Amino acid sequence: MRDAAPTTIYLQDYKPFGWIIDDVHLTFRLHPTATRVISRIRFRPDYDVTDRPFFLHGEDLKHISAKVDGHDIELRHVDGGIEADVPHAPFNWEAEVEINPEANTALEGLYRSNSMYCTQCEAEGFRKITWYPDRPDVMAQFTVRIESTAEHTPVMLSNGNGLFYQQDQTQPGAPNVSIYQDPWPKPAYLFALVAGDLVAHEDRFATMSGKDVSLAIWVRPGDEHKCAFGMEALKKSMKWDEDVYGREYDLDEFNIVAVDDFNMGAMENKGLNIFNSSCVLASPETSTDGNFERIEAIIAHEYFHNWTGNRITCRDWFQLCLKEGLTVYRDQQFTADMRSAPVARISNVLALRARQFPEDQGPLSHPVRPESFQEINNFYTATVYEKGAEVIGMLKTLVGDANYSKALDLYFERHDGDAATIEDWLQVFEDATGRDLGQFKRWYSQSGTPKVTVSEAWSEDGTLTLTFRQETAPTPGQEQKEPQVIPVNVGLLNPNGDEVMETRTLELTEAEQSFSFSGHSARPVPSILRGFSAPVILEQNMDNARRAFLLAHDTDPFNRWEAGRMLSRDALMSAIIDGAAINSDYLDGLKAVLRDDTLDPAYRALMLGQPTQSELAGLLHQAGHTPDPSRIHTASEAMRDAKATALADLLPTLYHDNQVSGTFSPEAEPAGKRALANAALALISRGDGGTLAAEQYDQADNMTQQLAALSCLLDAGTGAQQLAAFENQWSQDRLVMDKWFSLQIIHANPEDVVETTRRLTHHMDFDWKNPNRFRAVMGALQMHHAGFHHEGGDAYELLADWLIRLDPVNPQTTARMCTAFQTWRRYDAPRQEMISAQLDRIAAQEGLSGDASEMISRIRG
Ligand code: 0A1
Ligand code: ZN
Repeated sequence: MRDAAPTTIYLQDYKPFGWIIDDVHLTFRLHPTATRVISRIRFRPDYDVTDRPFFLHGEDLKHISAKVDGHDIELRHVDGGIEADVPHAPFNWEAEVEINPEANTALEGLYRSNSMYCTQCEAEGFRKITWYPDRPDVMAQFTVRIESTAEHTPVMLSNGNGLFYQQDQTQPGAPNVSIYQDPWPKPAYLFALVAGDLVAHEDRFATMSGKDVSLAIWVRPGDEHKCAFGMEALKKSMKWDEDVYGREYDLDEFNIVAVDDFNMGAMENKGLNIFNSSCVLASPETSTDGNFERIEAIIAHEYFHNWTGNRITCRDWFQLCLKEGLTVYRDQQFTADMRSAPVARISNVLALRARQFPEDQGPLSHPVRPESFQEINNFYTATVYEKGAEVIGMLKTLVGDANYSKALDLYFERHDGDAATIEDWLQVFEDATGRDLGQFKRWYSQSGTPKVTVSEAWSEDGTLTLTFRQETAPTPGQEQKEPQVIPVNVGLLNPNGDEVMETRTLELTEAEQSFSFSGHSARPVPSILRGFSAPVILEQNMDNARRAFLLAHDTDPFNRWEAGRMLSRDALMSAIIDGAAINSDYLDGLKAVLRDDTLDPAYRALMLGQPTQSELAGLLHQAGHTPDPSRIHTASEAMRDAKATALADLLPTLYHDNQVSGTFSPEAEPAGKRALANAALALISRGDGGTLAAEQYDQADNMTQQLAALSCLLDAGTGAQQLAAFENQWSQDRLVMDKWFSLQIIHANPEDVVETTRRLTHHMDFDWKNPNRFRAVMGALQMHHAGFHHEGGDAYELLADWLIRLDPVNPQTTARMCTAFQTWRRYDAPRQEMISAQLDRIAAQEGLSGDASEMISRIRG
């Protein structure tokens, strides 16, 4: 077990720092194993605060010296930092520390990745760089001087605007020097530094007020050809934020850097975003349409943080959703505007159901604004991000578009430069709209997914009455739940399929509530929770005929898709529970939709999808059944076979009509066609033994086509030769090789998953200290539902072995991957015992990190 008892931090214990920092001057003398950091900081007392202990965070720092107003000062080393007796008046602090970037495998603070220096300071990494009040409510102006002699670091960047650069090759030993100044006060978590041998893809952007901004994407030499798409995405994001939110960029330069070793997707450091290379580098030959879309969204997300996160930041980490929920909401709006809005909405809901629902319905459930934590890194969750975005979407639905804009304008005006709270955010909406949001606030404090049950009554006087009941099951630490404000968008169709009432928002505020719609000559069919207007589970007693009707006629594209989804879900559930054959209502309805050429191919491709095996396991568990992974797998395959058979006539047409010729474009339209053609190919390959897929593989000139074909071949069991060719072709491309690793596990038979994974861990390119490679393999293992939960529990043991190995090297990634076990209580007793034994084994590791230990203890419950 861990040596030190973990400390829990509570929202209610918040105290301001007590000191104000005007400016910070940092000098870095870079060295791979002994970097010196000199900090000069001007502190002055915050006289509004009476209790003012002087505590600075610091971790893994070799202390060299500290001075106050030029005199050496004694530091008291305490848990997590230092204390000192300082004057209760303004003073100048100067300290020097030494840090070891090379030894920093946790990738928090200043570290090395492929001989380049880079930083990651969110959430609490800055304390690994120097003594500092490393808390988001301390905002200061930073000036940074970077010096480097020993290393080849021609490019040295920090936040803000570059003031000075000198590369002195005339005198041996003279350092390269670069100076950056950031005029905008910021918390330390937004600090960034990058130095290395990098090349830039450059461009410019003229802002709405005519300011000229230099843009650059910095990459390792050899990756230059993968920057163009990211640059276009950046410029589109800058323009969109001006057009839609009136937000202009505020520095002379904006830099993005790609790094190979990164724990998360990307980071919004002021003026110097740092990206996991997988989330910025793209080319048609190496990236799929899905990669392009994700990269566009992440570039937008990080850019949008400049206003929602940086200009207005969070008072403390409990307020994380203030920046993340809002910024995810904004990036989702951007994607909806750049691509197809219905497709974007369905994709967001799929992601919410796949990642947030299981979290909210298991031992890791927590409110969008948590009230306590041990390790903040463990709270960068689907709940804070994705449910946080849904909460903003509901707010917008409730107040309307015009009021939303008004409230956002007021938010930016009132809180620019602040470290704000959820209370501040809601106050802005109350002031802008006059609405009381007291009950709405429960969305931030109550965890769990509300279940909304609806029943219908028709009276012959022409009135349809809908009665809603809402209920949320207890979640860890929250036994009792209060009713929430739930906006339910409803429309009505007449029996011919024409819309007789346009979408209208019903506001549920009570545990049970009825709404009546009168004046109808025939009983209308309601379409409920249109656009998925609230993140809830909707229980509606509906027969197949009704679902098929909505699949054919609903004017709301989300609910039309949802009707098909529910049909396929129910068919799968009956197949799993009773061994029933896949019913024809679903297959007939699907056929009609797929035939409809007026429907966007991307939308039709989504229609061809089906619930994942993990989602089905969750649904079975909720319905009181113990999910059997093997039966779920069999039924899912049977569903694919049933589709392949029922659609046999249509599939070749879908495939051929949606081929895209000419120069590759990652735009939504051609990408949608490829998605539909490849969904058809997957079904065709079940019958033709992979012949068509092999042809596509041979002809493919882009990764979307190549990977789709290879996946079909692996499923058909005939892809060995192509798999080897693929490895040979791409062995020098790190990001494509990640796909090669994942692919083999994803497409393995359940009984072969562990063996395949184990074999890949022995591959010479299995660089497990690289988070992308670790996730490519171990992430694929846990995502293969039937393989991960295969009887015998070998996969549990294999994953635990690797988590134990990774933890001392990289606690953050280890802790995140422990979530593979969060659904363990769904399964039968033998599986629960086997998982429990692995959780115990991990927990018993000597020196287990705080990150992993918190996760394991919460998962065990
Ligand atoms: N704020 C970043 C993501 C991020 C979060 C945490 C990190 O370390 C714990 C690193 C990056 C974003 O939302 O994009
Ligand atoms: Zn973010």
